[in-house]
Amino acid sequence: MSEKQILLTGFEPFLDHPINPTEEVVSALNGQQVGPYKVQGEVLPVVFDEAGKAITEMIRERQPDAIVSLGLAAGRVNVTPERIAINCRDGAVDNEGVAWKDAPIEQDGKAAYFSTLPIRKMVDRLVGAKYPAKISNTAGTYVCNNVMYQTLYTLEQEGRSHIPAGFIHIPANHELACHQPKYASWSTSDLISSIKLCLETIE
Ligand code: PCA
Repeated sequence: MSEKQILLTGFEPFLDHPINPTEEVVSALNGQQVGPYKVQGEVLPVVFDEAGKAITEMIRERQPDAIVSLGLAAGRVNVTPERIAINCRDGAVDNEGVAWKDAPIEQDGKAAYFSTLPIRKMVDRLVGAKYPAKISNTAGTYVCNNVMYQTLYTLEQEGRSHIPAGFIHIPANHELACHQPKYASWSTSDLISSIKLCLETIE
């Protein structure tokens, strides 16, 4: 049997953030073996339609065995596995200059999907390793929520809802906080180690 693949996505910079630490985390873990999984790293555009399309195509073409998407939540102080994605687009402009207000992501979609990642285990593992972490009950209504929703929607459409999939928001890293000192920050190496620990909890 061929080896199991985990799709790990990050995002390019967006809004007023000159860098996105998720890119570095993804590139550090790309190609690594974590438990039974080989990591396939990808960076998504911060564009509602394109990011949704890209993740949908990756799921259909590559049939990964698990999916973890990462996003920057500048201002958060913890690594935060997300509990839920909602069928809503709203908020700031994306990198193509498109903004949405109170719009559904999928017209025929259900209101929300719960993460199928072991989010409690992730938080317990992180805190056990002395990394501040907690479950987040909202992924917002911007592109990150859009990607998490689209992932879980597509898996359902494809009859693959059994695979572990979901989203983790991470805080700023020190480099970003040097540009934007109002944000609490982590070292990039701690961000990488903490996401690796999260991946290790996935069976
Ligand atoms: N964070 C944004 C989009 C891209 C990212 O890294 C969000 O939380 O929606």
